[in-house]
Amino acid sequence: MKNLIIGIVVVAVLALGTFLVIQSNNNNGDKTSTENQSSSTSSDSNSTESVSELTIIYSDSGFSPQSAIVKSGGTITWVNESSDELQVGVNPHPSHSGDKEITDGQFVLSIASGEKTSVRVEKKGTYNYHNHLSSLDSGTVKVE
Ligand SMILES: [Cu+2]
Repeated sequence: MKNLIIGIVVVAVLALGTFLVIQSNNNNGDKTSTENQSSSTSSDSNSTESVSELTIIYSDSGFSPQSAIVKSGGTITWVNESSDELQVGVNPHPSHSGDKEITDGQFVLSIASGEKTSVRVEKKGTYNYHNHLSSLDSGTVKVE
């Protein structure tokens, strides 16, 4: 009897989950269908949607998304999924003389392999950055 109840609950949860996924896919499709068509080839590395919680993942193949937009007052979470230490620095390399809004005012934001760090951003602008230890890996964040 207990197993039957658990079985029914599991089926109900799965059905609800499937329903919610279909719902959210439909919503996204309606809102961004024209946008996705025009930039379908680069949609993996560029995000044109402004979000208040932006996650940028660094892996052995670089930053993703390479280009993204975060709202002023929001946060950027830098995730290091690469096998080495990540040191996020603003351009230009190696002086990092640009505005350090996205690196919490630091010369480099050091993140060990497997770790992550969140930075709150306020000041609007477009910030170009790179991995100080592998400066060909770069990206852009716009705060708006
Ligand atoms: Cu650098």
